[in-house]
Amino acid sequence: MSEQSVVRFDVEDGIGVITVDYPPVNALGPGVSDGIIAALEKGEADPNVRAMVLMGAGRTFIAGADIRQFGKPRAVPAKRTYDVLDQGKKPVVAAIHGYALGGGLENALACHYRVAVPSAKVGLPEVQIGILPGGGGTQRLPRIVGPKVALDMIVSGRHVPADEAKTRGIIDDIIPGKDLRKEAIAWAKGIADKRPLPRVRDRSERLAEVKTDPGMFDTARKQYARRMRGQPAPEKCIQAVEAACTQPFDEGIATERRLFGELENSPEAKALRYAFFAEREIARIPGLPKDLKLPEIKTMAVVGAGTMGGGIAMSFADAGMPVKLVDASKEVLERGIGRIRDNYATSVKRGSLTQEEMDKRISLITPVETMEEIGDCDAVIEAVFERMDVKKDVFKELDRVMKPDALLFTNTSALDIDQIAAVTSRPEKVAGTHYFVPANVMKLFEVVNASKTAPETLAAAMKLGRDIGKISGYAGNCDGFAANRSRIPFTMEQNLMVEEGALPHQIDKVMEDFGYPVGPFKVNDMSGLDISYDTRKRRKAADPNYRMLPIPDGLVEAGRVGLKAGKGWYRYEKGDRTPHVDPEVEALIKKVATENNITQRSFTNEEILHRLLFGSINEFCKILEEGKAVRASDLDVMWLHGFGFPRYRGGLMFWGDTLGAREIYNQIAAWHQRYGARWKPSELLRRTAEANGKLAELKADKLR
Ligand code: 3H9
Repeated sequence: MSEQSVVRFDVEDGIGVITVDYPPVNALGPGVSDGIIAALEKGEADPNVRAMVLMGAGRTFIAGADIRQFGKPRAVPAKRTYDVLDQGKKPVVAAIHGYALGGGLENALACHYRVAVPSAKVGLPEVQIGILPGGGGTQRLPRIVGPKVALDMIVSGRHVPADEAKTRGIIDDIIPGKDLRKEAIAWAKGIADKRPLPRVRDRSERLAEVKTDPGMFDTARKQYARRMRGQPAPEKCIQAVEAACTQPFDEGIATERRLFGELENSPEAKALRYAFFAEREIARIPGLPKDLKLPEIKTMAVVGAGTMGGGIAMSFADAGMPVKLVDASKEVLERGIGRIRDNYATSVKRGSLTQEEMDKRISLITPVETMEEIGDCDAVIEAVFERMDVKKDVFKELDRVMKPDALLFTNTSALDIDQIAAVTSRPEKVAGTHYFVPANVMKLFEVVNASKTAPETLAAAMKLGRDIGKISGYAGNCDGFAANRSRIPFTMEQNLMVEEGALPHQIDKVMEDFGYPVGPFKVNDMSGLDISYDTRKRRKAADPNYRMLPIPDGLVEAGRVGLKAGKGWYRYEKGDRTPHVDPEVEALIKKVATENNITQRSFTNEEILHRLLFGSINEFCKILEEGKAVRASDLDVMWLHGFGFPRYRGGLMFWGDTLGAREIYNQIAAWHQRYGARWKPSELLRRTAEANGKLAELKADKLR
């Protein structure tokens, strides 16, 4: 694309207007910065130009540097826009709508003035992709808002709304934004003759804050200690802001540039960039016609007011969508509504929700006792007890009461959706919408395509998830669908390794060191060991060959059902959630191993990590082979948002590539010899290993 086409310059009423036009988000892609510089120079040289406006075409100002260019060889630019702006003799006003993020805000900060429309958001989110603001943001922002607020903005990467940005002095004025160009020109005319030009680099008064609070940097280190685990970027963000307070501007800029260079190609930055694009790619389902006419979903119903149904209802109310919650039992319904109220009240107490917002959300949830009352909703999600006969009865009822064009979704996590759809007269309008617990918090929204689901229904379900702020991911109809199915080997190996001699706290530590917020056994204790025990018993009743897990079974049978009982894999003091290693558990493990003739041995940390993760990589490949997921990176996103996989490792398949498909295949083949069928390598994995291919780039040939 030529420079002319990505940046336009024209003069109106004595004001030079620089318009960045690089869809979709005006990132600073090839030619954009050079185009801005050329336009600034033109404006400086034109005697008819008194002042200039920098703005974006389309839906946003500038979303930052072009993330796709990071990690690729780039020429060092002869000039940087920031320096050209600093050296300019004519005032430049940044007129912000949509987002001014990263390099976008940094350019705006180098302008002399900033105005924004009320809905605009500004921020320096670089830390979220493992880097730091490298266009002077760490030096200019503290000069405006003070180092303490700058630390908060830069280390968290949060988006700051226009009204807060105005209060903090980041923007000078809020303009209505009905006609951004016209209003910005008028604003620029108002300041065109003012001198001296205000340059952020010349300001230092806010930096003095550090003298009254010299401990602020260590406080930030402590505050962000959890987030910083395993990641270099937050620490370097802090160092850069520290440099703003201790070094002259140009030296500070040099420090920022050095720190930026140290981060750009770090493994964490590469992984976070991968996650950023994978999260956008997951929305695309190949083969869906582009011009599909989607049924509109404006009103929702949820069947079943248990914990899951209540959480699902909240997910709609949180997004401002009206939802009817139906349960045949008045008592269950009242309890469900009470639980929703309690959940919201906790958020109000914590300060993350206002009372007014809580009241608004509650008012969007209408409890009803009969199915007839939900008949006019555009779509319904069933969240009743996980048993096929119960689900079939509900779907027969839904088919009868719901208007003919309503979509019928099931939140089953394991049952065959084809069988559920078959009891209705509209199987093409049936799909799975699988939430993760807690439904109102977890971002993953797995959309299950049954064999008769129409493309419109599938696409509408995917969109529904995105509309309520979740990440929708495609899965085919198979046992466990994509996400849970890929996780089964992890859970299995977790338990089998304990039989073989690894201790729960050792396994937890390995996974926490790897980056999981909490180890898997602690998670089991939090969610309760009894639920999976009951599932195992049901499976065993249905299939005599099903293998029970004697250690967790033994724990449950001894009353050790987890945190709620004060004991599970760990021991807990009354009223305290801290897990303590319990010799009783170790004794039980030894006893079970002896009874089952299992020889115990010691495990290295690496063996534990590989045993837990390689089985799921193998399963990922099998899922793709069977066409039950679109691409490996979708599964990576599912693990990030469904199971707490550490984001700075990109995703399971991305991490696998850091070891190489060949190493993983060889190990799996060896375990297949040693442990038998559960480690049978996938054909796709074998082929990928032989071809030295990338796991994260694998795709299904065909969706089934
Ligand atoms: C930086 O600035 C470094 C500097 O300090 C200076 C260094 C010297 N680059 O998210 P969406 C694509 S680092 C390339 O679906 P939304 C995105 O992939 C950068 N592409 O829209 C997608 O493409 P596709 C700091 C980008 O409305 C399409 O645009 N800035 C970039 O939900 C639409 O995106 C950030 O980290 C980019 N910077 O959300 C901001 N941004 O259609 C990153 C987006 O092919 N961006 N794309 O899938 C965002 O947070 C969101 O995109 C935004 C819009 C909030 C702007």
